[in-house]
Amino acid sequence: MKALTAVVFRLIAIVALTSLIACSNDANPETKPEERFVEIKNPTTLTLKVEGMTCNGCVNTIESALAKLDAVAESEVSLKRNEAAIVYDSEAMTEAELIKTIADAGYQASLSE
Ligand SMILES: [Cu+2]
Repeated sequence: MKALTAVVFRLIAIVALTSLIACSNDANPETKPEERFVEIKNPTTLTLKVEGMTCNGCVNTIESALAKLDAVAESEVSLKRNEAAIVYDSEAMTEAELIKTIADAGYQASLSE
């Protein structure tokens, strides 16, 4: 019983910390969320327009979907700008595949220009 309580408390702490980090990211646009240090061969930065995001949950959904891809080194999704900035390996993956990944997560992405 004690062990279970400890686990529950730890989970609550993690959730609280995560939302704190999410909030401070919102307040300070210079902080980068979800930074992964994955080595990729041809790092290319792509900024996509993303429609349909309403809250930080949407941001997290898209960032986690992108983080699952081996060819993606880093992503930064902005709720305010309706954008996703993605650093990916342009020889391992196409722009269309990134757009499809976001579409599969439930949001409409397109090339911004
Ligand atoms: Cu949302």
